[in-house]
Amino acid sequence: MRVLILGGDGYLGWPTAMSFAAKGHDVYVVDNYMRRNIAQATQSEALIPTPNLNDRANIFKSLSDCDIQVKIGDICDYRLLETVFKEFQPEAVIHYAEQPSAPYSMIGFDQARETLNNNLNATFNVIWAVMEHAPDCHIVKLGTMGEYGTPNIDIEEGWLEIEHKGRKDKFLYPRAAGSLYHTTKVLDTDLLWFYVRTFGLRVTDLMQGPVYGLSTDESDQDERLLPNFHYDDIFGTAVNRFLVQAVAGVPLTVYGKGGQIRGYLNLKDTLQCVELAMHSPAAKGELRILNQFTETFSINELADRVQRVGNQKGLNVEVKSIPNPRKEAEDHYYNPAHSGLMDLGLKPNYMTDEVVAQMLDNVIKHKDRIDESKIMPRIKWK
Ligand code: NAD
Ligand code: USQ
Repeated sequence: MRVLILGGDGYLGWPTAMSFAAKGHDVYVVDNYMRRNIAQATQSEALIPTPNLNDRANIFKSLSDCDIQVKIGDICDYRLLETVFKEFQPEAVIHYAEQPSAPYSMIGFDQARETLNNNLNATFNVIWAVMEHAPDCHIVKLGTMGEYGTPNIDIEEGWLEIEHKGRKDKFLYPRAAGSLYHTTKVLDTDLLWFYVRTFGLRVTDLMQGPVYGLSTDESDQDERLLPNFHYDDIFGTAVNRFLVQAVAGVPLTVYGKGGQIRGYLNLKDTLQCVELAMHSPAAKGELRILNQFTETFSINELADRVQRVGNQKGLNVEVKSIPNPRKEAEDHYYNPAHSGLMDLGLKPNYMTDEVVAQMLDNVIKHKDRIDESKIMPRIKWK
């Protein structure tokens, strides 16, 4: 298939591009280096340096003989996106190109506005480029489990049937995001739903939980092909941060009570999920929503796991609760459905002790590059 990957320099976009190219798809990636620029501006650089996108594509070509076409540009520039659509005529577009950090979106007005403008305009432009230039193209959009928040009832896959005063109808599941970033994902879903029901687009919105891991069939070939790995408070997710803290000898930073539960998945499973969604596209006029994670656990359970495996490696890992810089439930009910992707054929790679040990080994290799000043949270939800 002709697959357009937006955000192709990113943590998920780059491994997806390699994986699809290796499977024989025709792959075109677009990225404007927003993440690299924010990382530099906020002293949140990745642990392992990664070559720029053109260099990575050349390295991958030299090792695999697979082509990845690269365009450096901003998809909020509609003329640029239109040119790509006209030239490439994608059959599927995988839309990762957003500002993905909750803490960044909560720094202040400028960062909130930047996140809102970027994420909404990016999604709006993708919708219009598809409508005007490739109306049959399937949009696979990355949403987030954080759109639902942590309600005190079971979370369904995107939709909820409600009976009210004796009548029934189906609605988008109620959403209650915990950051401005997560709220932009809610707004994206509403935009997509409007254009799907009014203009008959085909869209899959993947409500993904936090992804962990660096290893994929392609990135394992050469360290220069690894995806980005951040451990700071802006781009580093709890998993990466705990791994680095364990290696650096810093007590694991559990925020508050640590009862925050999320639905996690291995990077290898993101690749599977996106591919499965792409190969069985949503129908015209369908907004298909799938919850994308393979297992749920709390921050305390994650910290215990990293501590146990780290100690087996002789790391002497400590865990310490620190005041929660975020406003979120620290002890809550969480039972989200997630059978849709399993029904499509997902074979989960769970976070076993062996997987944690491999991730720790990767960090240990780069121990000298850890900058401890990047570890403590700088941004508070006020
Ligand atoms: P990332 O920041 O590593 O990748 C996103 C890429 O998009 C970056 O390389 C960035 O430069 C690019 N980008 C952003 N705005 C752009 C624009 N206007 N034009 C062109 N390129 C642009 O983030 P990621 O972790 O790979 O996440 C990818 C997507 O998946 C995001 O939408 C994120 O919200 C979603 N998501 C990620 C996770 C996770 O755990 N990584 C979980 C759930 C959802
Ligand atoms: N947390 C800690 N200690 C830390 C860092 C985080 O206890 O040092 C806690 C947070 O308070 C939160 C939980 O861990 O309760 C998850 O935080 P995170 O930073 O690992 O992930 P989050 O901010 O939720 O965002 C990440 C990605 C985002 C994606 C989201 C999926 O950055 O792009 O949308 O995961 S989800 O969480 O399901 O919304």
